[in-house]
Amino acid sequence: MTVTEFTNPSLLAPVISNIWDVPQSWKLETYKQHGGYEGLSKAWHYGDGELTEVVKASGLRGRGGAGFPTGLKWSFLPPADGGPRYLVVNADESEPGTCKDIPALLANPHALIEGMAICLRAIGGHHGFVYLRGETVHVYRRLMAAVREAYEAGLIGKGLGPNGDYDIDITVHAGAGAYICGEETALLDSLEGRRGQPRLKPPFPAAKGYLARPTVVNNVETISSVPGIIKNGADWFAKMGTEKSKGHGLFSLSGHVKNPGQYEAPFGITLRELLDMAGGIREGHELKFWTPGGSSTAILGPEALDVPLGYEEVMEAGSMLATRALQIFDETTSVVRVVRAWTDFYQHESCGKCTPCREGTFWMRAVMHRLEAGKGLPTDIDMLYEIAGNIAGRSFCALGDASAVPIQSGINLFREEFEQGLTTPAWELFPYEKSALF
Ligand code: L3W
Ligand code: SF4
Repeated sequence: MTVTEFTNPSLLAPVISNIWDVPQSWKLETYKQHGGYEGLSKAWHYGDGELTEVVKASGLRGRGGAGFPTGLKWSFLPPADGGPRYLVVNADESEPGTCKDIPALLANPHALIEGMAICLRAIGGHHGFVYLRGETVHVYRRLMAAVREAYEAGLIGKGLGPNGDYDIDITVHAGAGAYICGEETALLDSLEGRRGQPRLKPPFPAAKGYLARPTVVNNVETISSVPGIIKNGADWFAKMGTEKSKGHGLFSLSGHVKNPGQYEAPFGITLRELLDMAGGIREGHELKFWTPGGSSTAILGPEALDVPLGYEEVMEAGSMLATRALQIFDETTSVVRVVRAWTDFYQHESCGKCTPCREGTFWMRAVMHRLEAGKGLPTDIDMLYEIAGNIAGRSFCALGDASAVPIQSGINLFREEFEQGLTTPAWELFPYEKSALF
């Protein structure tokens, strides 16, 4: 099936990335020329609770990985008690392979700002934060410039709305570069000025979040999807995608693909169709394995090329859609080397709060290095599998579970390659110069 046969071709028109190719797409003027802030103008005229109902009806699900229904999350906030309620946007993108929020912020920061204003209006909040991955100084500057433009144009600030009585402030906060601060409660601790470590849930942030007040925490792409929904209506959004995974999303193709980058498409598109759009696997090579949503999602083989990329469908295929970070690896790649690199990452980023993850990632890393060097012990593969099994489901937060995923799925799919690690270095079996992209 080719991409044009996939569905109604008009539904392939980009929604989030529609102005990315326009010169100076990040400027307020450009955004407004293309219908920007029309959703917010509409939003001021909705009654209490109505905006949340529209988002619920659209079927929008969280784009940060878990796919939790957005409108439902907003509706979890307790009834107003006169105290503050917050929105915190998770822009701490750091998962290996995940690279959609940073381009979205660079190309169109106003979609996020407009979405934040609509969300704050929906939840009765007046202050929104963007928790941004701090190393991306260029993104910080662009976002700050866009926030300034929005203040100067009176789109956010004091005395907004038809009655001139609504205030909205937006603060951009640069994190210090820890992957764990992308976990929503660690993010909140970090935002409050403490060391970023996950909190026990419940209470969920919706009940007790920033400064123990009701808080919505949503991903950049989630909030950037909201203006289109309010402007065009819930049905417009809901008719795209699959039965349970509605709308459009950014699919990030990286690795051994001819034209890597961001491809916006309706949910339910397949990797085969996305590869068609991206020019296919690099010349003369074939697909060996891929991740549907970053390093925390089980690797899949070519047999999953036609799995519709929706949350439930990918789960049925044995993985997770998560952040749609499709990392493509051809036959020149050593699975052992890739899994070792991801295990290094998780060990380095483990916050150390709980024993299974702190200790387990340390030992998994040591064993993976042995296997990569062809110096594995006969008991190593079963031991690795056992350590991973002792981390998964026994860790305090999703990082521990995630660290087990590459190892378990790698062994499940390519056990013989792990066995080769008992005798032969990965760099002899799969020389770097063949798999390298440069
Ligand atoms: C109120 C309830 N709220 C759930 C909320 C909860 C959260 C959302 C989802 O992890 C995944 C993870 C990574 N009352 C609630 C409730 N909520 N029940 O719903 O919660 P949860 O715990 O399922 O997931 P999470 O902790 O948000 C996210 C996966 O994403 N992932 C991560 C990718 C990395 C990035 C990045 O670098 N940007 O996103 C990749 O696989 O493993 O499974 O808001 O509060 N009863
Ligand atoms: Fe920290 Fe890892 Fe435990 Fe999460 S699972 S709390 S990252 S030690």
